[in-house]
Amino acid sequence: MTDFFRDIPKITYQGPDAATDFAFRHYDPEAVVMGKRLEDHLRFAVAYWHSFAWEGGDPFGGRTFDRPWWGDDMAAAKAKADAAFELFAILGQPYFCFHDADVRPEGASFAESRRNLEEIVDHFGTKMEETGTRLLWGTANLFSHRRFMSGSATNPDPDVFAYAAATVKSCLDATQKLGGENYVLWGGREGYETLLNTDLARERQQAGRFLSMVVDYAHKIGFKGTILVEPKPQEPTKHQYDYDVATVYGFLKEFGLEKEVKMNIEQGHAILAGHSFEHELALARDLGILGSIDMNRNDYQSGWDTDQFPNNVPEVALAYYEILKGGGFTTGGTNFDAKLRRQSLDAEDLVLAHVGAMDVCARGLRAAAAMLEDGGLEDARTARYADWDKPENAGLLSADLAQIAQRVEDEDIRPEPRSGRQERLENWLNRFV
Ligand code: GLO
Ligand code: MG
Repeated sequence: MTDFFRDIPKITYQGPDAATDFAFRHYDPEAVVMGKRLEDHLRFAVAYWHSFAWEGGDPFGGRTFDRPWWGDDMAAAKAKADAAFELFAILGQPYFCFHDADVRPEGASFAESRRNLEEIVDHFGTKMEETGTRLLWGTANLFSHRRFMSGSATNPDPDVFAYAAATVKSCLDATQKLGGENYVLWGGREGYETLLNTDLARERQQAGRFLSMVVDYAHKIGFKGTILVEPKPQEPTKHQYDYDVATVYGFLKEFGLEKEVKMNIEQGHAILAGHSFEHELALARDLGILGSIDMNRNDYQSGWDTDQFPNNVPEVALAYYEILKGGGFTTGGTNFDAKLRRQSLDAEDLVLAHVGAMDVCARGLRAAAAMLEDGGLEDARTARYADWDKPENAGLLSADLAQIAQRVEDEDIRPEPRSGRQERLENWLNRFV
C-alpha cells in the first residue's frame, strides 16, 4: 500500500443528487441499457502513461507533479504499479492500458529493458489476479527515446527498424501474457519533418512490412485480441503517415491487412485531422474496421493535442451513437487517453478527472441509446434515400453513362431539389442531450 490516495473513498454510484464530489452521478455500472450493463457497454480503461508517468511538463517548463513513485529503478516502477492499482480500486473501472516505457525503467541494453518489462509484467499479473482489473491493450513506446527521433519502422537506419521490431515483440508477448484484449500501434514518429530528407516510398514500404510482421507474430503466438492502428495527422512529426481513418484504410488495403487490423480512434486526433470524432467512427464502422476508442477532448482553439478529459455530453453522445449503431464494442473499449492540466497537482484531481469523465460517457451513451431506440435519425435517413429502392432505379448503378444519358432524355428527367432538413434533425437531437 502507498498512501498517495489516502482518505479518498472508493467511488460508488449515488445518483445525480449525491452529497459528495466523490461519487458517480450518472455512471451506474449495473444499470442496463439496450440489454447490456453500462460497464459492459463502456469498458472503461485508465491510461497508465498520462496518470502515472506524465510529470506535468509543457514546452516551457518541466515537472509540476510531485509523486512518491518518481525514479528510474525497479523499486520506483513497483511503487508506481502499487499506486496505479490503488487508483483502479478506487474507480472500479474494468481495464487499464500501458506502454513498456510507462511501466519499467529503461535498461542499459535491449535485453535488460526486456527483463525489466518481464519483471513488471509478473508484478502486474499478480495484482490483476488479486483485483480483477484487466488489460484492454498493451503497446510499445516507439517515440520518446532519442533513438526513435527519425521514426521507428520508417527510420532510415535499419538498426532502428530492428530495435523497434524487437520492442514490439516484447510488448506483444507482455500483452499476451496478461490476457490483453487488443494491441495498439500509434506511429507518433512514423512520418517526416521535411520532405527534403525523406524517401516517402521507401518509408511506406517499411511501415507496411513492419505491420505485416506484427500481424504474423500475433498469429504465431496465438494472440486472440485485435491489432489496432491509431491514426493521427501530425504531432510530434509535421506529417504522420497514419493521418486519419481513410488514409490508414488505404494503407491496409495496399498491404492486404484490412481484415487483420482495426482502428483505435481518438477524439483529439480526429479534430487535428479536420474531422469530427463521429465522422471517424462512422467511417471506420462502415469500412468494418472500428475497434476501440481513445476518449478525450481537444481544445478547439489551440491546434494542439491537449488530451483533456471529456466534458461535453452532446459530442460524446454522437460518438457513442456511431459505436452503438455498429453493435457496440467487441474487444475494444473506452480508454481515457487524457491527462490532468499541469496545475492539477493533487491525488484528488486525478480521481475526480476520471469520475467526471466516466459520468460524461455514461450520459453520452444513454443519450445515444435513446436516440437509436427512437429511430428518428435512421428513419429520416432511410426516407432521404428511399428513391434508390424504387424498381425504376434498380439498374442505375450497373448501367453505363450512355445508357443513363439515354434514359435522362427519354424520360425527360428533371430533378426536383429537396430539403436536407438539417435544423429539424438538430432540434430532434436536442431532445436527447
Ligand atoms: C498520442 C497518442 C498516444 C497513443 C498511445 C497508444 O497522441 O494518443 O497516447 O494513444 O501511444 O499507443
Ligand atoms: Mg491515443
